[in-house]
Amino acid sequence: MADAEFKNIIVTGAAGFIGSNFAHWVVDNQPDVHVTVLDALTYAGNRENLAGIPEKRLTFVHGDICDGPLVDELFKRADACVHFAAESHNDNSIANPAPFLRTNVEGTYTLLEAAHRHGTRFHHISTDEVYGDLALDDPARFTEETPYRPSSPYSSTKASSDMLVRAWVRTYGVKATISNCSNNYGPRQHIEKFIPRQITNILCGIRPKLYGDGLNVRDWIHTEDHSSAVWEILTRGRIGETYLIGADGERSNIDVLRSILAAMGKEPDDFDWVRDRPGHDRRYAIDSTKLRTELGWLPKHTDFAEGLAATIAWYADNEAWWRGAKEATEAKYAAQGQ
Ligand code: NAD
Ligand code: TDX
Repeated sequence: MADAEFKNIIVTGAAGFIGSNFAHWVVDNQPDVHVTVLDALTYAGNRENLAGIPEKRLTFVHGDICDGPLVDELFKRADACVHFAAESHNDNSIANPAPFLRTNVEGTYTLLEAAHRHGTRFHHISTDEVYGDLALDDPARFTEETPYRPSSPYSSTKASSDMLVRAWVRTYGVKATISNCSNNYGPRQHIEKFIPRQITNILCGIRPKLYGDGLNVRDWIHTEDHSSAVWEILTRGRIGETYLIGADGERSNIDVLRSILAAMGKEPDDFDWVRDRPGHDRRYAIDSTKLRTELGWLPKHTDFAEGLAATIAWYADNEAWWRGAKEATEAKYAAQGQ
């Protein structure tokens, strides 16, 4: 079964944060699998993220998931596609939604059409944000049955792409699965995102920036645990099913920020309060019982303080990786009052 079934997989968006971590995970853990990366190298993509992967295990294609003929050519030679490519940042989607509609909706449509034509196994990477948010005092967590209620332009395009996958499964019999994961952290995350932004701010002598009242809750998972869960679903998941991925990591933003400050030798109030995100989701929380009971998956990185310390060390050791993007990223935030 399973692992031996896929010899050549396309991984879209693998020059980005989670996709590159997945590509490394596959190369390290599945010796018989060849990875073909399709990535447009937007501001969020970096070819360096795939450094260290032996050439014979990886083919890198610089291209757009909306490019139908290119996608068709790649699908002719692949057994499966794991689809990470997306515009992924909520704040960017609020400032300019257009690229989100194109990549997240039209791009997913283009891949689904190719999966249909070639009978290719397809796994779609989505987010818990499609379910909207929960109140801080609500004991509930998201499950596979929670109704869709996205809040931002980003999450509404991810919800749209999930709906396309479901429709292509039901109408055309495409062999697809979907996973909706919570907030990832770990190495190679773009410095526009919360955790790396604050770490690199401190490294640069800039005060960290906290939105609103700082009480919003995110459910953190280490990106390596996301990778192992995706592999389980790709190889053993039931076609047409959705699986939620989470590691019981609920934490308020202010708690996460204070953990970063403490780990980097700063005082608990060494940060600035800034303008809140419009429509800011209050709380995300994942119930991953289905994934754990059906596929036996368990996260390995259960010590958040340890994972955070390793992430801080990675940014401290890899300044050349992020330094070039820092000024422009902060200038964009400053223009938004954030
Ligand atoms: P990212 O922004 O770091 O990387 C996105 C990658 O996609 C980049 O390499 C970029 O160049 C590529 N890309 C963008 N548009 C493209 C296009 N038109 N054609 C080809 N490539 C294109 O994103 P990420 O944080 O790694 O997220 C990856 C996926 O995981 C996304 O689908 C996102 O919705 C989902 N997700 C993310 C999180 C999280 O915490 N970051 C949580 C749950 C789900
Ligand atoms: O400087 C900041 N200060 C701050 O308080 C930034 C950048 C963020 N925040 C807050 C907003 C959120 O409550 O931190 C929280 C996390 O923010 P992001 O890193 O932007 O993540 P989020 O909006 O929760 O979305 C992430 O998880 C789900 C990913 O970016 C999405 O791609 C994924 O779908």
